[in-house]
Amino acid sequence: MRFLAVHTSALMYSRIFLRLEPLGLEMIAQAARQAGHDVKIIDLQVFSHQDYFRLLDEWRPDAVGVSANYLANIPEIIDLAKATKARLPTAFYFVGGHSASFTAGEIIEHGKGAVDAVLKGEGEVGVVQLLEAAMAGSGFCDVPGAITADGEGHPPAFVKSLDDILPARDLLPKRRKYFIGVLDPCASIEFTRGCPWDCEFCSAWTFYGRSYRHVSSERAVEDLARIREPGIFIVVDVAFIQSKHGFDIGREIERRNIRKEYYLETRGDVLLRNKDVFQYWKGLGLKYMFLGLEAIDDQGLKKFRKRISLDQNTEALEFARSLGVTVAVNIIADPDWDTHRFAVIREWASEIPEVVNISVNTPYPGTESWVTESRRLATRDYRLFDIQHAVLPTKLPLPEFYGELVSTQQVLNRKHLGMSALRKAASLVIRKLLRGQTNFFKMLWKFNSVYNPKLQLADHQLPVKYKMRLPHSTATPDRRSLYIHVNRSHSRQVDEKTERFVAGSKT
Ligand code: B12
Ligand code: SF4
Repeated sequence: MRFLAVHTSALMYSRIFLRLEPLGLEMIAQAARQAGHDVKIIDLQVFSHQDYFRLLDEWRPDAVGVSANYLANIPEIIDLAKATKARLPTAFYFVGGHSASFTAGEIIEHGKGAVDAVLKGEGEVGVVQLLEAAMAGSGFCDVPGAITADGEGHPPAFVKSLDDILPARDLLPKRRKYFIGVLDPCASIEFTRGCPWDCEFCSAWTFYGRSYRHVSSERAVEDLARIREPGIFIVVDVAFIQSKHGFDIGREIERRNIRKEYYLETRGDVLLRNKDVFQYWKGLGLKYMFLGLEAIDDQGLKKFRKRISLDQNTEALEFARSLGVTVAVNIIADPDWDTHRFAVIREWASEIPEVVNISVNTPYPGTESWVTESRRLATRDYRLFDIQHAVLPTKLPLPEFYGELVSTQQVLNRKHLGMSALRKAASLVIRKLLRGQTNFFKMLWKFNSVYNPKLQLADHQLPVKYKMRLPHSTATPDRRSLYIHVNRSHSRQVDEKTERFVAGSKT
C-alpha cells in the first residue's frame, strides 16, 4: 500500500522559536514500512498545502494518515480530509496523535464521511493493523484504538518495547529546516515515554495511562549515532526522573564518542534530586534546559497540582543557573490576571537572566481542567486552543488582556531577541549563515510580526466552522474516564531518596 504520513502546519509559538521534526509520525511511518508498505512523509510546517496536493496528484497514495497532536490544528485536518477526498475519493484518510485521541468522535462527525477513521493512542501497533484492515476491507472493530463512524473497538495497545522501532528519519525531507534557538539545525530523540505526575492542566499523563517507559540506553544511542544534525531536542516530558537511565545513556554516548549539543525539559524537584546527572550531561553537551515552573507563588503551584513548592522551584532555578546552560522557564498566565498581576510577572521576568515563556491557562480535552472548566469557555473554536489565546473569560477586557500579555512576552523579546541578541551572538550567527543555516537568524527578528495583541484579538472574530464538543461537566471528574491508554499502574510518585516509584491508590 502507498501510505502518505502528514504533519500539520506550525502554530504561533513554532513560527518563531523553534520548528521540530515530527518524531511520532516518523515512528508510525517506520512501523508501516517494516510491515511492507511504501511510505512517504510530508511536514506542513515546512511544505505548503499546494505541495501536499501536488504530491497527492502525482503519487496517488492509497492511505493518508495525519498527525493531530495539537488541538488547534483540527480544523485544518478536517478541511484537508474533505479536499483530499474530493481529489482522491478512494484514498483511506485517517487521523491519529495526542489531541485526535481525546476528540476522536467529534473529528469523525465534523468530517462528514471524509475522515474514515481515527486511531487513538500510541500509533506503532495500531497503524499496521489499520492499514491491513483498510486494504482487506475487513472492518475495523479488531484494530486496537480505532474508531470509525460505525463505532469503536478495542482500547489502544502499547508497542511491546520502545526498542522495537527506530524513527524513519530518512523519509523526512528538508531536515535543515528544524531548529530550536541556537541549536540550528536540530533533530529530536525520545529516551522515555509518559509521565508519572498528574498536573491538573496537562494531558501527557492521561494519554499514556500514567505509565512511564524507557528506551534502552543501547537503542537510544544507536538512534543518536544515526543523526547527522549537531543539535538534539530530547523529546521527553520530564528528563532524567531516574538518574541511572541518564547515566547509562551518557556512558554509552561517551563510549561511542558522540559529540552533540542537547536541549531537554524537566521539573525543578527532579533537577534538585538528580543534580549529578544534569552536571554530567552538561559535560556531554547539554546547552538548553526548560523548566516548567508554571507559577511564582505557592497558591498557583497548588492550583495546578504541580506537587512542588515555590522554595524548591527557586532552588532549582539557582542550581540550573549554576550549570552554565541557557535556562528557559514557563509561567502560566491565568485569564483572571489583572494589570497588577501582569506587572508583577513583568518585573520578575526582567530581573532574572532566564528566558521566560508565558502561556495562557487553557483547559484541554484530556485534562482535569477540561472537565471542570469547560462550562465556562468563551469560545469553542479549536484554533484558539494553542495556549497563546484566552479561551476562558478574562477579568480584564479581552483587548487589554492581550495588551498586557504581549507586553509581558516582550520582556523576552527585549532580553533575548533583536539587536542586542544579535550583538551577543554575532559570531555564532555568521558561522551558521556561512553554513546556510538561517533559522536562528530569522528567529531573532520575527517576534513583533507574530506576537501582536491586535492579531490575537482578530483571531477571535474568525468564523467558526467546527465547534468543539463539550464534556459532561462535573466538579469532581472521574479520572478513569480521562485516560486513553488504560491506567494499569497505581498512582505513582517518585520517592526522593530511593528514586523508586511509590505506589498509591489506583486513580
Ligand atoms: C515534543 C513536543 C513538542 C515539540 C515538537 C512537536 C512536533 N513537531 O511534533 C514542540 C516543542 C515544538 C512543541 C510545541 C508545542 N506544544 Co508540544 N509537546 C511535545 C511533547 C512533549 C512530546 C511529543 C512527542 O514528540 N512525543 C514523542 C512521539 C514519539 O510521540 P507522539 O508525537 O505523541 O506520537 C505518537 C502518538 O501520538 C501517535 N501519533 C502521532 N502522530 C500520529 C499520526 C497518525 C496518523 C497516527 C495513526 C498516530 C500518530 O503515534 C506516535 C507514536 O506512538 C508533547 C507531550 C507528550 N508527552 O505527548 C507535547 C504536547 C503535544 N504539546 C502541547 C502543546 C500545547 C504545544 C504548544 C501549543 C505549546 C506552545 N507553547 O505554544 C506548541 C505548538 C507546536 C506546534 N504544532 O506548532 C500539548 C498538546 C495539547 C493539545 N491537546 O493540543 C502537549 C500534549 C503537552 C502537554 N503537556 O499538554 N511540542
Ligand atoms: S510533570 Fe509535566 S508532563 Fe508531567 S503531568 Fe505535570 S506538566 Fe504534564
